Amino acid sequence: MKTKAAIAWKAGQPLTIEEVELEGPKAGEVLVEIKATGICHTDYYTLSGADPEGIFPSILGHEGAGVVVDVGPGVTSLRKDDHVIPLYTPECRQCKFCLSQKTNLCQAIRSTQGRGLMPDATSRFSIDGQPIYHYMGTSTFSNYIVVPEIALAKVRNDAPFDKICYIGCGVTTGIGAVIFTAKVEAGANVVVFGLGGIGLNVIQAARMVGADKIIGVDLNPEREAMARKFGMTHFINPTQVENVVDAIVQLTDGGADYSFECIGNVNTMRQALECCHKGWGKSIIIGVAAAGQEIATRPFQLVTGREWKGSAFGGARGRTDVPKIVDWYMENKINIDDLITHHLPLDRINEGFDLMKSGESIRSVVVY
Ligand code: NAD
Ligand code: AHE
Ligand code: ZN
Repeated sequence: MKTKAAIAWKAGQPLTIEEVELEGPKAGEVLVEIKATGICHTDYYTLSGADPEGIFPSILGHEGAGVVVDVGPGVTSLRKDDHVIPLYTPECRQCKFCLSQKTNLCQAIRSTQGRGLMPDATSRFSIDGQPIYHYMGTSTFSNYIVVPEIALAKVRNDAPFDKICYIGCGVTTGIGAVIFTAKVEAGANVVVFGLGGIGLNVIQAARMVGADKIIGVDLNPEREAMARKFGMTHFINPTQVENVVDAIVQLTDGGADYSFECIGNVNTMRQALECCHKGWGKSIIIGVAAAGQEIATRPFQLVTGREWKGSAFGGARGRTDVPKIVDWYMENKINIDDLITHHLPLDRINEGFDLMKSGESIRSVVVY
């Protein structure tokens, strides 16, 4: 079949809207009509050329929601008309990683996914016979996609696509990092570096679990009002203080119980670790740093009890946890609507990237 998609032909160049040939689902695969997709900073990161796994030409996008159109042979858990959220972190429930119960990083299809291919090592997308690569196993900047059954969360069918698409990455990443990865407890002091599409979700989850001080750090002063609305109690603009770490240590009587880095900058990653309380403070890295970047600190920071940890997709097991997060949204337990600042049609998708870069948007959502 044919589908309309935004193609990333080359690093650093705007996407172009094209008609693409899409092969139907093979065994264990599902054809999905994407109804809406968010634009996450990670899409920009890969498009910029900084991602060592970035492949071109490809169809980016990993924050979508849609409807099952057709299923391939052997698919048992989904059928036509089911509402779904594609998962860049699948959940096969059979691999060593899933069975360990210690991680959400299912590895069943990770190696082909990282090469822009389906599990049989081929692409379903092409233009004039030239293969176009998949991205993060999802490619939600295409109106129709084919994905493995294990990479789809079935969700309730009364939830609006243009809001729940954000649960496909940003909402789950931020909220999950607090609940599943850090397991923040009531009364804890929390610091969030970067108050964008991810950091604001960390803030709302910190408030949900009853954190005491919730300190936000961002260079963009425009982020303060929205962050306060979501539960931030103190704001630090790094340009307005002499030393960010000292300012946090003072505010928290010795350091944060938990910090979250939601920028992707190795300098703020170091600050996020070093602002943690001696003896127990935990710092969670969410931000994705460019190829070649490395983190550094004095090992003494760890010897004296601070912990450094990372979180992918908020530690969420997609098929199990994503439907629950959709329920939380529908029950008004979490706020998604206010974070979606812009809606755009697919042919204006490049404006969504511009709005992100200029700091004007929190999340832009493309509606097909
Ligand atoms: P975003 O662009 O919406 O937000 C980034 C925020 O950081 C902005 O508010 C910006 O003003 C602020 N910022 C930038 N440089 C700063 C600095 N030096 N000091 C203080 N603030 C600064 O991005 P996002 O969509 O929220 O994504 C944030 C990061 O998380 C990205 O690196 C993205 O790739 C990553 N990410 C990781 C996962 C995961 O599973 N680990 C999932 C989604 C996104
Ligand atoms: N190819 C990138 C990986 C970037 C990365 O860490 N991705 C996160 C999700 S970001 C979503 O916005 C992730 O889930 N990582 C685990 C994995 O297996 O990729 C790079 O930098 O190499
Ligand atoms: Zn993302």
